Amino acid sequence: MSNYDEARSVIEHFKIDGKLEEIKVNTQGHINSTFVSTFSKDGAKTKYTHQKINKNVFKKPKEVMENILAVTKHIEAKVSDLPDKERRVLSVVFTKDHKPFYIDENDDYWRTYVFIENVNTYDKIPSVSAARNLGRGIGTFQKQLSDFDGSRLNITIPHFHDMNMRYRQLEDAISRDPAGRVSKVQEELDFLFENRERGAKIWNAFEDGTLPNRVTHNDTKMNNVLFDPATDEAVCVIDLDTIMPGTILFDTGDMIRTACSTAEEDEKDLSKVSFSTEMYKSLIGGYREIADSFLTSEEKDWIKESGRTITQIMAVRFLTDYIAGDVYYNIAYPEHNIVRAHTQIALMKSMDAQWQNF
Ligand code: ADP
Ligand code: GN1
Ligand code: MG
Repeated sequence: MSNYDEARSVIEHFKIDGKLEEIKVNTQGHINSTFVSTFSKDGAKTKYTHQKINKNVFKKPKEVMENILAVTKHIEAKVSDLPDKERRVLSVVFTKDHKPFYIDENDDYWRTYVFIENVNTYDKIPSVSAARNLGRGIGTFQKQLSDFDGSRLNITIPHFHDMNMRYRQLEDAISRDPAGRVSKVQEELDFLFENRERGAKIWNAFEDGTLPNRVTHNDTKMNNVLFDPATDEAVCVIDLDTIMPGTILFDTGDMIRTACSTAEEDEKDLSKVSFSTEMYKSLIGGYREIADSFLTSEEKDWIKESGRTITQIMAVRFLTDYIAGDVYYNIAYPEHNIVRAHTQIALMKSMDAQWQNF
């Protein structure tokens, strides 16, 4: 059965009123299989997002859903007075037997969210004002969770942003070289190994307690944030699968990586890939309007470096997956992971070339 047919048969297990009109595939994410359905009832249409959780990546999907339910409940209370509160937080739809997921015959976990309508997502930042709004949106998300007890959260992917572990995984892939690709990427490996020590600094400062342990989203790339098309305000942070305890610099870092690049993450023409200091200033300006009220001075000091660090960890992870034979990320064509690694390396080099100017 194709994923599409699977989605069709799974959807009926959720508590949704009305008649199923259509199902579309959404290929924006690299991890889960995502579908958007439209239901009609009494002339009104409602959309839902259905996702098959990637069990290769998330070994304990039940724990992922426990985290999401706890965090969305917390945010719901924070936005309850806003007129558009249903757009401000993901809302889980339960199954007919009152579970937050449906387990199919292959032991795959499926979940459903109310689709947040009338929003934009961007793979590339469209304007400096959107950058400012993204910064404000991530700052607001962190603030909403600043009084959430992180010890309640399950660790869904241990050591997710541990640079030391990511380099060990790269070394392991190199030594196995299952797809015979190592000889093709020597230059990329040289660059990344030269940067190994610097890249581990934030993780090490987190581990030794210099950086506070807070609730961290861990995947704040731009297309995990929904924008209002009328005001361009960042209204909702989605993709809560990796919410875990961590340093919030992981989140500042991923928003910098994605919002300050002049190209998409998988741009093949590297002459189009550079780091925009103009976007950076706007993004961090917006972020700090909100976040300065709770950031420590150590956190503030590491913001700039966090963008470089998270870009580096993505370069390491994409290159590892390329060498390992494309076993982790969804890819659209065979060279997709090396293309992604190249853009990350180009972005790091562009940051370095302008380091004194931002
Ligand atoms: P992945 O983990 O694979 O990245 P996401 O949860 O980020 O999956 O979902 C993939 C894409 O689906 C998002 O980038 C966004 O465009 C869209 N999406 C997911 N959930 C919703 C939602 N509730 N409302 C609107 N769009 C959504
Ligand atoms: C994945 O799920 P998605 O596409 O939002 C990945 C992130 C990477 C990102 C790179 C669980 O995010 O860590 O930063 O791809 N998610 C997981 O685009 O590994
Ligand atoms: Mg996503």
